[in-house]
Amino acid sequence: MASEIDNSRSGSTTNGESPPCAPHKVALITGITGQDGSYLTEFLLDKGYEVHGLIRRSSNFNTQRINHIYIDPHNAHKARMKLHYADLTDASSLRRWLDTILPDEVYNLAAQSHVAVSFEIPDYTADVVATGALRLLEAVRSHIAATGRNHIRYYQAGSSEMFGSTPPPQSETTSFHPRSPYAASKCAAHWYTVNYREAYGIFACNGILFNHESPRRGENFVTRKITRAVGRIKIGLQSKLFLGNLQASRDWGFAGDYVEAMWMMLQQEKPDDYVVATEDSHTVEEFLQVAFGYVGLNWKDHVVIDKRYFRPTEVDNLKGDASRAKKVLGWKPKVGFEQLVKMMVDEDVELAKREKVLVDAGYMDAQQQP
Ligand code: NDP
Ligand code: GDR
Repeated sequence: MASEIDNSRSGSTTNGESPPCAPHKVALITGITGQDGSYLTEFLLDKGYEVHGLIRRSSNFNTQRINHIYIDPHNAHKARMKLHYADLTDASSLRRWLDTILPDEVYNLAAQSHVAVSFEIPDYTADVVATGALRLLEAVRSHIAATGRNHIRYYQAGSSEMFGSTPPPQSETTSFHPRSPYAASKCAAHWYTVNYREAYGIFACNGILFNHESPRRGENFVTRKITRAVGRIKIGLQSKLFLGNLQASRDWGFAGDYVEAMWMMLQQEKPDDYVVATEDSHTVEEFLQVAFGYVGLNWKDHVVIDKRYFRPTEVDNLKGDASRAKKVLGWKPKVGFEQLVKMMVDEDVELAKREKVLVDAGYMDAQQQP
């Protein structure tokens, strides 16, 4: 990644494979450096979009998930993905980039997305997840009012966590009962989005996505924490895995499938809200069984329960009813539970092998994870 990111105006760049004057849509993605942002960027670039991502300043580069599609701005004529500094806590930056980029579609994926961490930093979580969404919606509204660009479409990354303690199956008509500052903030963002749709006629959709995972999942979410440990235990770099509640049940899908549903929502005639889920739910313990079993290990030999990973209030059972997305969008998941677990384990075994080379050469401590 280059030391500075490109801040040039849009509209002048096309990929080398596209004809110079080919019409293309322009997308703006917040949270582009996250798991979903990276898959959505790949998906939209494949569809011929010009993609602009807002990234926040950090003391280390935070673009690992998109480095493989980044083109140095000095070769800007080739680049169809551009990155700009902004933050959901900074309203002026949001409006400025909307006015500069002139997007057709805005995907609001940015969030402090860790449920347990939201109990530690509730105020910040609300500022980014709830008020951040409001800031972006307001920026879109005022941008439309100033420019007349009312064809702009907005996607809000909603979450199954909003259902919280309401029993499954959960659909668009199921009531919310959030169980964390994160979930309560996502509920606020959900209703801000509905309100801006109703009040100002903005084409705004809430995707209510159930858990979705991938080899790019953050390493402190339970699925990736498990598959990283499986890889490292298999290769001999680790022996124990400390976890919390193993009885929670989640409807886990593949992130690559879910970003397609986000895009589909914005291609409809009318804006609406959609649950996106596999309609299949498994406990954390079942995830452990499949992940460890796949490489010939018994999870019971390695997992240690640590109270610190229990949450003050837990979400026990999530299982989506995605009938509306199936019927209206024609969306369905392609990757099932076992395939997902195996995909993640395969990647993390390979990653652990690479770590082992560094450990054996004395470049890395076995405890340390790059
Ligand atoms: P990640 O945690 O992987 O990514 C979050 C992104 O938000 C990162 O790019 C992060 O930047 C960015 N971000 C965090 N704070 C700010 C801020 N203040 N201003 C600007 N950007 C910020 O999340 P996922 O990709 O997994 O999820 C995407 C969205 O979907 C999130 O809103 C999440 O809450 C929601 N969601 C996720 C589900 C899932 O199972 N993955 C399910 C349902 C909803 P940085 O890289 O610098 O940290
Ligand atoms: P979740 O995902 O809270 O569902 O939110 P996470 O993987 O963090 O937890 C899932 C379940 O596993 C239990 N658990 C542990 N969780 C973590 N992180 N670490 C542990 O050691 C551990 N042990 C057990 C948890 O208690 C929980 O029940 C994810 C995020 O991506 C949100 O942003 C998103 O909105 C929801 O999914 C849908």
